[in-house]
Amino acid sequence: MDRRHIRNFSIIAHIDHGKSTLADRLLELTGTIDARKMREQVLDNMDLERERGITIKSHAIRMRYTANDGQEYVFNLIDTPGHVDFNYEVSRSLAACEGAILVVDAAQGIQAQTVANAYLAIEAGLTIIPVLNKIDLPQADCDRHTAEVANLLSCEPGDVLRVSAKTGLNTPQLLEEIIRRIPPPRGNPAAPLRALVFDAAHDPYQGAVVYVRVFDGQLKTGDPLRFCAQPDMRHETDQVGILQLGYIPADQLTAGEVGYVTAHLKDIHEARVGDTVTNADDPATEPLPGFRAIKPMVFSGLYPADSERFGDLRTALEKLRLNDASLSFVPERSLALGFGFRCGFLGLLHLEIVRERLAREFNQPIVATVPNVEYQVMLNDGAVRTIDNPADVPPRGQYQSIAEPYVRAHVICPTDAVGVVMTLSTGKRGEYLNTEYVAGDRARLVFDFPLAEIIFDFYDRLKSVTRGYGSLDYDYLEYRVSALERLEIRLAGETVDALSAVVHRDAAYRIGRRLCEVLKELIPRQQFEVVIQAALGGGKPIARESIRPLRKDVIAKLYGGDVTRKRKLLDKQKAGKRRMKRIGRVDIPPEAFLAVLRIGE
Ligand SMILES: Nc1nc2c(ncn2[C@@H]2O[C@H](COP(=O)(O)OP(=O)(O)OP(=O)(O)O)[C@@H](O)[C@H]2O)c(=O)[nH]1
Ligand SMILES: [Mg+2]
Repeated sequence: MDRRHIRNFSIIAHIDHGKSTLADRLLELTGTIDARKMREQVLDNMDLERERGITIKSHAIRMRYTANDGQEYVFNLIDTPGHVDFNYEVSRSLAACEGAILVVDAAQGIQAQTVANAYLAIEAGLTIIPVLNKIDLPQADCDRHTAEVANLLSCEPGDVLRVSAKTGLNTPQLLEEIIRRIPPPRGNPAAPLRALVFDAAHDPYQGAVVYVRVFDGQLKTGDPLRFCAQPDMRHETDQVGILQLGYIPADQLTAGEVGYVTAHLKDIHEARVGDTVTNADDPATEPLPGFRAIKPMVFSGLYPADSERFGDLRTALEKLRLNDASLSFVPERSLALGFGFRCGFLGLLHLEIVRERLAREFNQPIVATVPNVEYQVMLNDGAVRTIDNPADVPPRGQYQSIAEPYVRAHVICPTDAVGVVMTLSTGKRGEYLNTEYVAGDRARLVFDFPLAEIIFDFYDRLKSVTRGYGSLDYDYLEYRVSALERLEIRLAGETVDALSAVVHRDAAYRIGRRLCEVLKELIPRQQFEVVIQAALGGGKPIARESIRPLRKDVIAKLYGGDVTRKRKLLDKQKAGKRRMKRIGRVDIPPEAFLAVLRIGE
């Protein structure tokens, strides 16, 4: 394929602004997908994506399009997710492209991820085609939002295309604009092979399938391969091809093209995303720039409700990791919950999705501990320990300081909501930096936040105080020392490690008290009095509640009768008890381990 007739582009936008729907229209117009196979957001092929109507993973697909001038073109489109947790997918996709279609909802205008993703595309040096979508909606305010977008990108309002991805209005023009505005790929087909790994998937038959964008040279079946990050390993190319809802083998991939390679790699971790593939016999001297490494931000302990099934949970996690390189896990042991795994996630949505996928595949309930961030504790001897489990934070006096991750956050909201957003943000230990105006009536506020304060309910609260008009985007910044301490919960005198939390000293008393109250509601009465205490930094209790004793005598109502009736009732009681985790002498229901999440209610 002549490179002049190739166009590589991503579709980027804030969540729900219509990226996947727009991709549907382009696939339809180019006849890429059979009408019989067409359905809404066809690229969202994971069950969870379809059920929730959101894109979780980027999806690449190739199209052929005959332009109005009669020339045939090849388009490589990558649909990206809009949610902030999966921002990394966007930056990787952009590295494989020369252009980006920036979609903006005509009813909502510019939102936080619109700006964040536009900046990512600008930094990557891409040509941006701004598209105002959903112009069919009665509440669409086209002129106002067109002006906003033009202002954001410093372009003319006339450069902003107005389309409806739902009805298909003006989408044919978009195809022509892609050819006209986005440059063909650069690169040298005669140079040694350099292909950027921008994604990977696991296939049960072929092992790892590596998604690449070829920048220089060419790649065909049988070629000896090498990943630049692992210079000693040599692989043989098994198959190359293009991505089209499935894998379609091709003779070769040349400079400028996007496609896949398989080389009998057992799992996707052998092919690191961001790495450069080169020819083992004729290697390139310099790898491509690659990406910044991604680190999990949120951690949670996952335990099988039935401790016997620890091995099954491991198998399920390993299987999941084959298709999700950002998931990390190490075995851990909790006194309260037994054997399980400490898992690292990109954010709360990622955690939720992993939990749901596990529950489906693993087919049994999982007890999760409250998510937390990773702390850096400076011990008395000056050594720094990275701790991802609050229970491991040493007691007061055994360390000099605790540092926590901070993020820089951008909040976009109507100007009349600036006051309430300020109050909300400072209440979450946000440090206000400045305000910019996006357009006349909307502001973009910049804050530094401790990540731990915004991962739970900040976004929901932001939505409610701004009546749905506020949006949030954030990026990891640095570790900063804060006045943090471990809050531990004691039940009947015993510390429950899985209920430990790391809290700011100013909020410690309030949180400790609330936590005791919530636990009192959640833990069923036992046959003896149970005292719940919260203590700070391993010291004296700061809050106390107690649960009155009760002996539930389930067979009290039975007079005489058959012994099997008694048995039946007692068995039922036993089954109910099995669900519970027994700490010392106290039975705790799985919900209690998430009690911290309810203290805001
Ligand atoms: N009225 C109208 N609705 C649209 C249009 N385009 C998309 N939608 C609707 O907007 C919702 C979100 O569309 P998606 O295509 O899933 O949005 P997305 O940007 O891919 O979302 P994420 O991938 O989760 O970030 C769906 O309910 C679509 O039917 C449009 O042009 N007009
Ligand atoms: Mg989508």
